Amino acid sequence: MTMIDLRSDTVTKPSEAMRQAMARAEVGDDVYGEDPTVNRLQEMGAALVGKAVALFVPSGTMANQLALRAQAPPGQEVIVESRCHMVRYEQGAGSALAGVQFHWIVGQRGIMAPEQVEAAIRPKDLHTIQTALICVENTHNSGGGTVYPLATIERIGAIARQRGLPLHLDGARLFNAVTATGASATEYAKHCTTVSFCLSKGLGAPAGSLLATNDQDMVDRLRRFRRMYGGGMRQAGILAAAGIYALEHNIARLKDDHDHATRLAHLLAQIPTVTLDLKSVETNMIFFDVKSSRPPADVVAALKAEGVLVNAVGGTTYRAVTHLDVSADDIEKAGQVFANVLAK
Ligand code: TLP
Repeated sequence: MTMIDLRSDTVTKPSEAMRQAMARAEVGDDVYGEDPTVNRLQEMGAALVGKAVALFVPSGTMANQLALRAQAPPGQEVIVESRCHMVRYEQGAGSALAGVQFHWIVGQRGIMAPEQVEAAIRPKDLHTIQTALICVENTHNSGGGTVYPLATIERIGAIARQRGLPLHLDGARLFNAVTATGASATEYAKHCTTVSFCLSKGLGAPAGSLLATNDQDMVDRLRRFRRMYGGGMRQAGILAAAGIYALEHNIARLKDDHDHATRLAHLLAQIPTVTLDLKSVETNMIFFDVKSSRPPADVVAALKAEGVLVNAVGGTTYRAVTHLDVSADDIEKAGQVFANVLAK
């Protein structure tokens, strides 16, 4: 049975054409800065988000962690949304490796209001912990694949600038936000001191993220921290070639993933045991609730037995994510499986 894998957009496999590009890649030792393919990917990535420099790193987690480590001194505070990836899924690296304290704001489906951010900035007095950095996640994964309106990031950026604070954008799925809003990646990134985006999610590369900035002084520190964190790769051009292929071929097609998510949400919403607000589906993620006497692990197993993989993400909530290895036909088939299994 071929599985329809909706657990994440991280599960994509490199296409034949991407593999060809990887096999042909010219390589060198990137710790010496001598891998021509990595250098080309970094230039392309920087240009896409309108920044001077971008660094290729193995994962989205490392990109976030380098941004934290380079911009927030240990013992200081980082303003984040309560369910962001850095808080929920990075194994406590912000505290374990960067030594920072997170100041959580509860956003609306992951989106922080500028007023909330402003109110969370600590006063500059001797007793109070100091705010070092603000982070936003766009799209916001646990919020539902939700999109920051450009105007909101603009206002958070203006507050950060006024208060002399850097702003990091975890743009693991920045191009999904770009696809949904029509605003460019550069327009989003221009309000941020650092911006990361992943090549290995909806863009379909096997690994890798880029971390970009205009701050030349920070780049040297980012390179050193990348090495400290074990992200100094050698002939990484083989991976970078996949990233270049992804940027050239797989951004424009993200709209298909969004259309597929909308269609699947529509099919799910018709199932009597499912609760799903259709308006909540903004990009390629669908979060839905299932009323069932079975525990979530059993529901997941029953779906798997019929050929559909999803993640249970806490309580009665499940997440399905569309991506380039899921076709329109797969969506119809998955809809049928959900209807059969969840009706029971
Ligand atoms: N998200 C993964 C899991 O780790 C939860 C997923 O399946 O959605 N930022 C955001 C917003 C992310 O969603 C992710 C991955 C990352 C960073 C980290 O990327 P990787 O997995 O490359 O370290």
